[in-house]
Amino acid sequence: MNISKDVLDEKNIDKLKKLNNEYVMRIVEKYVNLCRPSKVTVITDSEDDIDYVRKLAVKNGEEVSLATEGHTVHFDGYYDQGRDPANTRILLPKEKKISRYINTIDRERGLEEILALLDGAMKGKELLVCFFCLGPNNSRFSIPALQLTDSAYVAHSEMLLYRQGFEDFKKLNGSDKFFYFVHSAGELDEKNNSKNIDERRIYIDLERERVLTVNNQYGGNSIGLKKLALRLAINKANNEDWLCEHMFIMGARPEGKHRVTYFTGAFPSACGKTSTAMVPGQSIIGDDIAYLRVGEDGMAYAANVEKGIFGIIHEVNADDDPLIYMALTTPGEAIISNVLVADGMPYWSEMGKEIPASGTNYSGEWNPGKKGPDGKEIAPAHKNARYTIGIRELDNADPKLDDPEGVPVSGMIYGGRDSDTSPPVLESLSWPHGVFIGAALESETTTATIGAEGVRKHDPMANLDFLVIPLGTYIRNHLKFGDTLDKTPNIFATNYFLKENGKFLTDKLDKKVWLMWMEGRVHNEYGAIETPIGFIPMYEDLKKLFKEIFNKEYEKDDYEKHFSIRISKLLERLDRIEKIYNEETDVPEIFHEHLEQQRKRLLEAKEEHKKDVISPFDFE
Ligand code: SPV
Ligand code: MN
Repeated sequence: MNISKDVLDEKNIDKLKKLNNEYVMRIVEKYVNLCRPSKVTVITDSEDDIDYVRKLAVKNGEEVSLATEGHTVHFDGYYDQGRDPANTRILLPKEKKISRYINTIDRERGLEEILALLDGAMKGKELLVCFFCLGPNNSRFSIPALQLTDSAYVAHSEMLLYRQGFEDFKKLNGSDKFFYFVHSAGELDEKNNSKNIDERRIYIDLERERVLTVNNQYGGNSIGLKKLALRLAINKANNEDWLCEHMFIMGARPEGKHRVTYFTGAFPSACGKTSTAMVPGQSIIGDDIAYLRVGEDGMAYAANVEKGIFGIIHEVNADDDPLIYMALTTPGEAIISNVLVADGMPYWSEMGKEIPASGTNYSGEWNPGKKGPDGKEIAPAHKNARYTIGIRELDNADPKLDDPEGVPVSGMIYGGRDSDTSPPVLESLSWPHGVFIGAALESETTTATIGAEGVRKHDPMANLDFLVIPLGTYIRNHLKFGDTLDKTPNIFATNYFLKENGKFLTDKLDKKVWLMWMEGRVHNEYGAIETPIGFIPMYEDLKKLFKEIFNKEYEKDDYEKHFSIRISKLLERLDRIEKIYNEETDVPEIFHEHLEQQRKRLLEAKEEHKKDVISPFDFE
């Protein structure tokens, strides 16, 4: 290999040679010579190598140890607190069609630009060459992934979030069937943050199944295996007839029933996704990305691409999220980012503890009232501050977390954030109607991406930011996937954010009741009321569930408020959705049929009941 021994020594070359893979060699050679790190370290699956990365992150100042054993804090730069869709672009070969929701750049021009930015980007730094497996080891679901990064924080995060894959690379037998990611945080400032944020670029090359990303540290931009691999995998799934979804996977375990029913769920960022995957008493497989394939028994099977959680810490507290709160406050391995730190303790909003009046956060030394360089008042912790933990650390880790077969999926949930339109839970009338519901998913925006908050955004299957294939094609793939199944999962929609006079109508913990209703529906244990938008629960069933689960009286009045069919609001939503899909090409006809039927049903109900807001009891 044409790399100086001072940079890549014998010991590290020997590790690479064990893989017997010329593609890996070529990639390492190419990017070492381009990025010019002063040192290259190859990380295998050994505990020594893993520990090396853990310690390096602290030694080089990217992470600082906290008072709780095994916990560290990492700060991203002031302007690097969320995903950056504006600078995330697909390198587009001429003639290729793609979703119009994702930015593109001519492939040659983009490559030229990003290779120039990577030129010398690792000067004086150590490059880590890491091997992971997207999905369980030894599984038909999984994809090997090579990560080159000059950030020990990124490598450390990936060790918590993904399975080690050095051994999987050996099994490749020299093939190039793997994804690869090159990341450089670029030049760093005195706080160890990426300095050249204006030159932050995340360029995705579907042709070569690689992503090049530079001048950033925030996980959603830097961690190759997370949202960068998601985009590559959506493309791969499209070519190979499986589904790659922005979905959690969890097992619902109703008390006393001795069974587990697996659900997947797609929710746009900050719509209750992690907390649904973590409903107390249930078990979790993953909270972010799922690969779905048809099983031999004709059911849909899902495997978690990850083995950890990169979750939002805002509002995590002992009452609402007991297991996560426990993981964040007791010894174990955790990286906590962009919170306030005082005396080695992390603080964030609504954690149930008083926040000290001084400390360090992502803006440096912090005091209440401090303003950022943009004149905005800085909260103690950023709203998109996160924690990174392994799922095995949690008491509710599902035993099938690493099962190479994945788990059979009985239900799929689409969850949006809307204050005035959808009921807390409903079930689709059929698989295609469910696909329609997923395709019509909307959410009021939050802080997980850089940009305005509180704007209603269309986010089909919560996957729009990552859709590298045309939307119509993506919807078609879902319909097709259903056609290949002998038994399709029941599809549900949730909305935990209904409001009246500015106040939430449902309690955060109520999602357990909605989940148990969905679980019971899968097993035909509850009836339902057919409404123009789908099946909704019957009052008596919810009343019983609220009593059993929370020993709470569920009043008729609450039920009516929760489950009324709000005709005008629903029609307005249909108009918005129709407008969007009318501008798409390749949308399957059946999608438009469902839209039209839904509109017709809403108008008929309005006519029949002579009301704009119709009580669920009127449909019984
Ligand atoms: C999300 O925003 O959907 C996340 C966090 O899961 S990020 O890694 O930033 O994508
Ligand atoms: Mn996500």
